[in-house]
Amino acid sequence: MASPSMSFKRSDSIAESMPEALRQSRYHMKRCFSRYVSKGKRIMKNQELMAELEKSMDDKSEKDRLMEGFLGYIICCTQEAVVLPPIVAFAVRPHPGIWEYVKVHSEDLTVEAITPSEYLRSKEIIYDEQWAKDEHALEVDFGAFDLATPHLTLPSSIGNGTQFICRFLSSKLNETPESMKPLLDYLLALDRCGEKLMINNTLDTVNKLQTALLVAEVFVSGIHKNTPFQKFEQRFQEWGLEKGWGDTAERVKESLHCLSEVLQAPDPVNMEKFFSRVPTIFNIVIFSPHGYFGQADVLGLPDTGGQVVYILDQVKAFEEELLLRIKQQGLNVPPQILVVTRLIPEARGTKCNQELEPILDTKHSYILRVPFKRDHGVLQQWVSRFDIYPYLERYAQDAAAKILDHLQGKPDLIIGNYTDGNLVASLVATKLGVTQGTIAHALEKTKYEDSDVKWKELDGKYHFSCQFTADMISMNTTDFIITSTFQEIAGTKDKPGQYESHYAFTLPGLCRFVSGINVFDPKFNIASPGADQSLYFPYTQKQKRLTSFHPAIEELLYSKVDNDEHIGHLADKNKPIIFSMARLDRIKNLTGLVEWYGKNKRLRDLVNLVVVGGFFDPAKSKDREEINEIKKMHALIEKYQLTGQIRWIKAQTDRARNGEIYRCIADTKGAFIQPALYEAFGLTVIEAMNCGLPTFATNKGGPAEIIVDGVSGFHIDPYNGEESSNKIADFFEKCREDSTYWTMVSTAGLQRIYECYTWKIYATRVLNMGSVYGFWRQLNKDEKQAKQRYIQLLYNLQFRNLAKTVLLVSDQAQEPAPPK
Ligand code: UDP
Ligand code: LCN
Repeated sequence: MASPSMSFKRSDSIAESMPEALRQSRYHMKRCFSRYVSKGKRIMKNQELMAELEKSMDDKSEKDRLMEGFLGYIICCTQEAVVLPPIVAFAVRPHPGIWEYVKVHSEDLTVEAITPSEYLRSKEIIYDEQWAKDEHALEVDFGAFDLATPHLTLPSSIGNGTQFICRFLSSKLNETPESMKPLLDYLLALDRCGEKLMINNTLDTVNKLQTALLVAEVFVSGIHKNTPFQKFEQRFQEWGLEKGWGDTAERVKESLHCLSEVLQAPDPVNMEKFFSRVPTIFNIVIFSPHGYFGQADVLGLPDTGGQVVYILDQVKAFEEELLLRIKQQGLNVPPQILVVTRLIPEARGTKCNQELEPILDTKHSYILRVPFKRDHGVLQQWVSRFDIYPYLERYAQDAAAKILDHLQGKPDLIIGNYTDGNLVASLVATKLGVTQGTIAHALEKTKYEDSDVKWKELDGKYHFSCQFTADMISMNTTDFIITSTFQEIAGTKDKPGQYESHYAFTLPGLCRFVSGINVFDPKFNIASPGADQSLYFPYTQKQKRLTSFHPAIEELLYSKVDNDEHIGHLADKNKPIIFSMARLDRIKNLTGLVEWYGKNKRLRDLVNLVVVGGFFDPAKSKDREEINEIKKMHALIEKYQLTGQIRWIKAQTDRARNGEIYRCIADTKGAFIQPALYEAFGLTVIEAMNCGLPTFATNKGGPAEIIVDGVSGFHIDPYNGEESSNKIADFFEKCREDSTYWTMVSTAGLQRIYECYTWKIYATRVLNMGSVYGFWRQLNKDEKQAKQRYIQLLYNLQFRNLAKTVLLVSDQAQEPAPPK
């Protein structure tokens, strides 16, 4: 395979360099292109393009030369091509986030650069020719509004938006003597419940502010560093300075000095430091409408998984960090955090029918539940996240009113989660004029192959037309986007990221997004979550182990009877256990793991298999995918005669006990397996690693970044069960030969977690984002407003109509299913 670093330079466009390369191998390339067009109109993915290229050459040395050369490189980097004989249009991705589109004439090998719009139109011809040729087909170009927004240029900087904005602000505020005025205005506007913070209106010029800072700094330098702010508060007020600078003379001095430096000659480090100290965030609202959102008995239920865990842990981390910051600012106001979710009257034994619930282990954080309402009243039952769209607008209005009431004012920051939460967050943040952040957790478009171009086939079941439109609206409305990994934004060398796949895509017959979201936009920020280390700690910490759970876990894993909670049994208790736990979604591929195990005799001889997920009785589930997976699981156990080697345990909802289960599996010298077809991040992976359990996780998505393959765990290819199950078997064989090997991998996994995945790092980063982007949105007000007008059109004319096509749950019983 060709090396990406070879003769191709960023400065040379592919359209410029390709003709010469084609000329040099004209004979073979003509053969290759005639193979490409031989089957008529179609889309070709990278693997097929490579295979056809190889087949078109019989001479091995010629093949090697070509594959090593520039053409081999281009084909390697081509994600897909549209074949419309005699033309082949290529979507080439030479680097993460960087795309070029070219079309090549298969007969004369002429090359022409094309725009994303032209490329998408050629793709649409395959799916909806009439629409593709309609000059007035709806084409959305959010990039058209980004003229004044600075963009990153290096792929390696993607995801470091806050630092980039601070760098940009530093130079912008330094341009002319008047450039600092927006920062002054921002400080003048700071208040908390009508009480001024940091400075008052007497400091109405930058010069006056600078002088006050100098005087105050000299003063605090002369007093004891521990002197509380209250002791000199009055003095400060005389100089125009209010509360918020710090709790002690030392802290106040640092903050004063930091702002003085920013005003004198701004630099990015001081800029970020200053924004981390400004008292702007006290109240946070976090939206997560879908699923069962609760603190007990909900995990593993359909649509209820990591997002809930993430948010509850996130809230604790935010509250701790806010309390610390507010104290250090010298203020005495409690923070408030509200997680706003859906109230479900038919709560199936959970607390999801309670309006307000305090969040455990916090003092100032609550779950606020607001029901879905339609004209004929409140929706009683759970509704799949795919069918949620018709309820969201009314929900946003009702939620906004409840929030204002509960907080007795506006929040300072609104964070959305997943498509529905992000859309609602955008509606409410726009209405209230509040800084917004979004978190995808997972973007559905990349989970289902070609779900954009094949949206019509899938819409009856998944309503992707609503989902992708809603995603576009919120990604473009939000001030910043939080992601768990780099891959989530811009993928890897070979595979585009989740957000990257929204740069240029089309829903033929509906809408063409010629620039949806650009991964070089500085709104992207990586802040990886952690796992609650009071629950997920190493199996070796004997004194902390929750031994009271051991009898129940022993029963859960090894008892011989089938009951409501488990089926199947483990005949040989001495074998290590390979363990997996997930929602029983198709994409989680638990059934895939059972099949790999069933087929691999060596693995079956070495270890037992325990899987946790779903129910055993399909009649108990309302979720389409879960029902299919339940049936499949039973069929596989039967087909591969797994009795005696597999234990299937139903979804487990007690996180504390789950932590102990991971550790008990570690006691057997087993491993955790995460076999998902695609995993956006993968909290179970870091939970298992936190417990010291060696982990094998999918190489498709976030886990590939969490684990360093062969060091802190292992990557497995979910599409190659034979290779994956052999990799697991090899590990256990090696552990038999070398008793230290298991411990080595376990320890390296723990080390990786402590270095990169903690909630403290997360909370610091996200709260800094809230402050920095809060200022940035004001500076960038005009452009933001113009874009918002455009987004409003898309919402009103497109999203609303699409949402109307989704059948309401109350109507579903009476009406036939929508066409598939
Ligand atoms: N989980 C659980 N019981 C189950 C299945 C999952 O407690 O039966 C928890 C699991 O421990 C993890 C979360 O749900 O905390 C799943 O998060 P992950 O990121 O792995 O996947 P998601 O469900 O969000 O796609
Ligand atoms: C959703 C997912 O699918 C997981 O990959 C994540 O770990 C989880 O949310 C938390 O972000």
